[in-house]
Amino acid sequence: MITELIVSLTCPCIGETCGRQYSVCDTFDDDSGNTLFDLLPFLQNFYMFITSNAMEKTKARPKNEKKFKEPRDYRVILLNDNYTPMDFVVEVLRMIFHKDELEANRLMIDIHRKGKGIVGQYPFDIAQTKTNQVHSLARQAEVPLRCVIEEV
Ligand code: TYC
Repeated sequence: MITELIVSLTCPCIGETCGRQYSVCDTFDDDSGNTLFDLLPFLQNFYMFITSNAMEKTKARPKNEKKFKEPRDYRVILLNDNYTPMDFVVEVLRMIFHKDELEANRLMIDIHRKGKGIVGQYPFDIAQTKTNQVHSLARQAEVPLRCVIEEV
């Protein structure tokens, strides 16, 4: 026999237990002989009612929750110089920036003519790693090839 039932719910929106408790004792009178098992369908409905209410009421973001910002992208810009062999630049573009042979040649010539050129756009960590890889290969080959990164 159920005299009182207190339902405490976890809010599906914010994953926190609601401060409020809901009593369903009024709906079932003491002498009905109901067991908890008999109440299950009712409880399911009751739970859906409360959760849909909770969803509506918690649509607004809690005050202390920080807005998620999309990470910015960064361009890697390869700079021309008068000493790095063209073949070396093409190899770098293929190995580090995954350009095919045609695109790598086209880009290299473009940079050779214009002084600089965008060779890729990535999240900061990746842009920085690729820049370091270029500089490290250039150092090993003793050529002055450089690149810089700029925020998009
Ligand atoms: N200008 C170089 C040469 O004539 C080739 C070169 C192209 C170097 C692009 C750097 O980013 C560069 N050998």
